[in-house]
Amino acid sequence: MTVNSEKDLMGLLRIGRVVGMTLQKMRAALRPGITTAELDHIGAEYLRQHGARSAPILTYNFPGATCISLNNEAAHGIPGSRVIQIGDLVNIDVSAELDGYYADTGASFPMPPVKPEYQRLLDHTRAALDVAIAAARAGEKLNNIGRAVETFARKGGYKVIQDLPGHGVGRKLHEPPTVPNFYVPTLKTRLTEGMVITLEPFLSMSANRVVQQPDGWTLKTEDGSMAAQYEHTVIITRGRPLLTTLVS
Ligand code: M2C
Ligand code: CO
Ligand code: CO
Repeated sequence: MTVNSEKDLMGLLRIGRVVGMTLQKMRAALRPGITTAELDHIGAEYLRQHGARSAPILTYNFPGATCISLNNEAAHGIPGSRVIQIGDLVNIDVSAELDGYYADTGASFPMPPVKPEYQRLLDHTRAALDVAIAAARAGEKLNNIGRAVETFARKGGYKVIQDLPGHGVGRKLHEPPTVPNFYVPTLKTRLTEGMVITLEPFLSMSANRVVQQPDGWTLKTEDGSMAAQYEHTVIITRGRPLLTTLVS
């Protein structure tokens, strides 16, 4: 969507804050021994208490309020009886709706101690989100984002998972445009003021693609290598974008 009124802006900021806070609450509860279902329950409760509805449930009937993906799972991990272990990389992705507005955020967390090479993947992917944010400016081409992320990933020795792009968001969870994390020369779309999109680089140690698992949801890297993702919902401006899901 594109922001057209003060009401749109307020609605987006409100759900952005709820979704950002939900991620923080889940992060605070993250410890070895907790199951992914228990973690999801904490997120589900926070959303419910703030009048928000899980976007994965609302949109896709996903079997969890949030997506929790471990290690070589890049996205769409189903919360369940799995126990978080020391050394795990835990990706939590929270998206929700309130009053007809949507926001989407995610982050990958280490369960220390983790192998230094995995910590480096997390750090580089977090930095890739900053690179995407810096490239997201009204008047510029949308493919500047993908070009910048891909170049940065390559410099670190990592691969962009090409199957998993950012997207428009706001009135639905997934709206046009698609926001690739790699350079698509034919993509001529320009970013415009008020456009609401997610920036969400998915990087891996060595895989460009994911494979859907027999559960119908979980997306694992094709070669089993570790993956990471960081995501914010942003509103495009003539300067730095406004991050609706950033909480401080
Ligand atoms: O939009 C995502 O960030 C998720 C979707 C959850 S719906 C089960 N919030 C996403 C994940 C993977 C690829 C693209 N987008
Ligand atoms: Co998301
Ligand atoms: Co998203």
